[in-house]
Amino acid sequence: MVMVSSTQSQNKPLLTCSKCEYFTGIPVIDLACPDDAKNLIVKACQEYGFFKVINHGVPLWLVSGLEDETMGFFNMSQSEKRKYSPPNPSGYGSKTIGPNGDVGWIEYLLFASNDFSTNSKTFSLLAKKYVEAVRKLGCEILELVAEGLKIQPKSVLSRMLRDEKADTVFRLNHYPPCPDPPNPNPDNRVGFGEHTDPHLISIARSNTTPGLQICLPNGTWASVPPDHTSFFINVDDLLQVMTNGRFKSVKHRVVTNKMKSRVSMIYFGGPPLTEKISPLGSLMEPGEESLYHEFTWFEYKSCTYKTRLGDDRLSFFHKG
Ligand code: GA4
Repeated sequence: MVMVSSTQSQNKPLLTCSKCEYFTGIPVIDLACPDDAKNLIVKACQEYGFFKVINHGVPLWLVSGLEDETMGFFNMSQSEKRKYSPPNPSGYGSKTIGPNGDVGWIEYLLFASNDFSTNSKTFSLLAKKYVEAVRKLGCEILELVAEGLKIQPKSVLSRMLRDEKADTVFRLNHYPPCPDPPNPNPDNRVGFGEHTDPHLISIARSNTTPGLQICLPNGTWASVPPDHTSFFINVDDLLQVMTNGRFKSVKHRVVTNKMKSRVSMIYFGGPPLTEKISPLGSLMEPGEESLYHEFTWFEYKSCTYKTRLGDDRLSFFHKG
């Protein structure tokens, strides 16, 4: 089965996906069977912080329509695309990721509000519909989580994504084919470096080009088999805190591909900025203590933007 051993930080080789085999153990959740799904989702969140959903109800025409429009944007000239930069907080970015010196073999569009304006009206319309559809999917998944954890009310998590002040980011990534670098430094092949996502839940979908890898509990990197018809769900940092560490915020990265370009679309579902984040009372066992100091999403988000991509941001809020 696997893959590339160990993490970048240990300077072990980072192979491109053409040289990796796929990990076959990714949990697959069929949303057409909610009774099974609720327990399988909880298991997947505890074990990997990652799973794939099928029978999700998001129409294929919407997904492929948005992918075509997205490629329409990235196929424009660099000078046209630059008109939409910098990605601060919304806009076009190329090579640099975040404000603190991270780089990758990538160009992207970030949207930090419900305004998806670009050069194309069709893009904006489809993006709005798509984000609405994946937000609903996120709510459905978080309700299954509550049911699987046997906590009440079942909207205890989903209400944060439903809130009109919910703080959402939508990201469209394009990883162009990456020829072998003249200097075979593995860092030159990183599409998007290793990190965890800061929000509650991330919902990702990509074309048929591989590249996404997740870090398994034993520290090895597993290549995720691409599936353009499904969605991949990440447990994010806030959900790890709200479950007092029962769920794992999954470390992941994207490696480049020599031949094919990769496009991905990711919805990051977060709560309103003022939301206080601490473990869910209904989940705590008698006498169980919170592993984390309480913080607001605003505080966590501010901290996130002061860190490098691969930093362990949760450690700043860990007790003891
Ligand atoms: C990782 C998850 C999302 O892509 C993102 C990223 C954000 C950015 O690209 O601006 C960050 C990164 C992400 C975490 C650390 C900081 C901020 C880049 C970076 C180095 C949009 C997000 O919310 O956090």
